[in-house]
Amino acid sequence: MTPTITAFEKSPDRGRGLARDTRVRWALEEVGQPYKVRLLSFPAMKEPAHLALNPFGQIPTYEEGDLALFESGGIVLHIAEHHAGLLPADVNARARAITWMFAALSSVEPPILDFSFAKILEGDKPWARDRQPLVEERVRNRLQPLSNRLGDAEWLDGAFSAGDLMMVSVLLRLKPSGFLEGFPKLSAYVARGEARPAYQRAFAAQLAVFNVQAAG
Ligand code: GTB
Repeated sequence: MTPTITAFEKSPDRGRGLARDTRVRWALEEVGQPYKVRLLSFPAMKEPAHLALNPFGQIPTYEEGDLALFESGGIVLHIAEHHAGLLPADVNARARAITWMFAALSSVEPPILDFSFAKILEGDKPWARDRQPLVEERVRNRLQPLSNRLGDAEWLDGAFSAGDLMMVSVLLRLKPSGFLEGFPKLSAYVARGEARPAYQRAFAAQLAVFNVQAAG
């Protein structure tokens, strides 16, 4: 059965691939699973029909037969568990790959989101300038150990996995700020992720949505 995901009708990132449907598209592309997309406006995300799929009224969601999921992490894990290609067969290696997914979402993404919100949503607050060094330090405190662990390896733990897909997706949020440039090993890691044909297809698909909406 072809799954349906939801995405922004008009992404505020103007097609830069930063909205979280991109990581779900990427996972689907990696495993070769075709998918449909239902585009939503901001008001439509808060309507009862969408709230039934995601109580927080956000994208992405994933529907496949009787199954409805929200949270990009849960969706990517579901895809990885039901198709070959994103999780190793060895039980321990599989557990480590899933651990990297959690590390991306619960240890690395929060300070990156805070960094992004500090700029976009709080930049005009009187305390913003004083807080900025703390926000940046918290990001550095995650990026430096991550870079140390990655070292000169291609991926975090052997072959490319859902853990890398999630970590690269999370790090990509820093790209527009230039912050990643201070961590050359992580910049190269993100570039390797972006170079994957499956990522390229996912990126192109979300950009095509933005371009069509922008033209109309
Ligand atoms: N934890 C959830 C998950 O991982 O799925 C978070 C989902 C989420 O934040 N969804 C956002 C959303 O629906 C879109 S991706 N927002 C609408 C709302 O809350 O009303 C977050 C996002 C938005 C915009 C940019 N950007 O412009 O760069 C980047 C990322």
